[in-house]
Amino acid sequence: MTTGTLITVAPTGAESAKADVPALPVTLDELVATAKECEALGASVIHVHIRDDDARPTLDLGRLRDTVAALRDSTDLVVQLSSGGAVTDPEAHRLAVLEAAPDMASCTMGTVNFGDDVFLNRWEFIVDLHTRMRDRGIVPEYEIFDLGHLTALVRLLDKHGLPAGGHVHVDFVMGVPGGMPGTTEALVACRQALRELPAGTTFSATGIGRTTIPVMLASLSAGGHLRVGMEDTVTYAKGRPVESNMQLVARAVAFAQLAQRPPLTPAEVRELLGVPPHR
Ligand code: KMH
Ligand code: ZN
Repeated sequence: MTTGTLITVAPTGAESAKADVPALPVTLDELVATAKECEALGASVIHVHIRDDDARPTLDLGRLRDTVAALRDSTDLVVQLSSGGAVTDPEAHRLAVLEAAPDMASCTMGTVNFGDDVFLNRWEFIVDLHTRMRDRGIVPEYEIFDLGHLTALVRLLDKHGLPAGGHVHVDFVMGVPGGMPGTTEALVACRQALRELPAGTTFSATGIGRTTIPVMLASLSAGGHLRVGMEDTVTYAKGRPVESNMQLVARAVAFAQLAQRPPLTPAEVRELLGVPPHR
């Protein structure tokens, strides 16, 4: 059955430096302003990484709590904190993100080479994240960087049960140097593998860098949802830097409308994913 489109904005990430990408939202004010504008355009979920006073990635718990509160005050967006952080963040800090009590948090389903770095996600750590999220009523988005991560998710759910809310939602993160490519073929392979997961499992997809457009088109045609934002894409078209997250969300909304799968509202997405109503 065709549904509307869940559009996630991932506005900041942990990888780009503000000096290199001046349009990146790094302060709380910049983040909230971006969130409000993206919601008005059609985004329903925000995937959040925060920065410190020097615009460096941080998992400072006080700042994370303030960020969740500010986003809830100013928007109806589903607030999803990154538990991935930066590749240098220790596991304990990544687990502590959950203490900021977001609606959702990311949960990456395996280790992956990440450019010249390694994004480490040990099995025991994944189990810990999944279990703590359920204990706290936080709905996970399982991040899938490679096909085998879906096999790991089947194993996780078999051994440790369904997440908070009872619904399974995954995000295919495609085109990371070291992970699966951002191609229609790879997306279809992941889509096929979802048959091993509980009925009704939903997916979104994001293509890093220049794979953003083919991944969006493939996901829409395969019944999937979309994630866009400057965490993943800083070039809008050849030779044209992204001007703002709103530019990327507007393009995703236009594609979704062309596909006759218009954006879902935050309230509709809460119902779809089993996230409690806006507090
Ligand atoms: N920054 C990457 C190492 C997530 O947010 O959960 C991890 C990442 C995934 O962005
Ligand atoms: Zn992230």
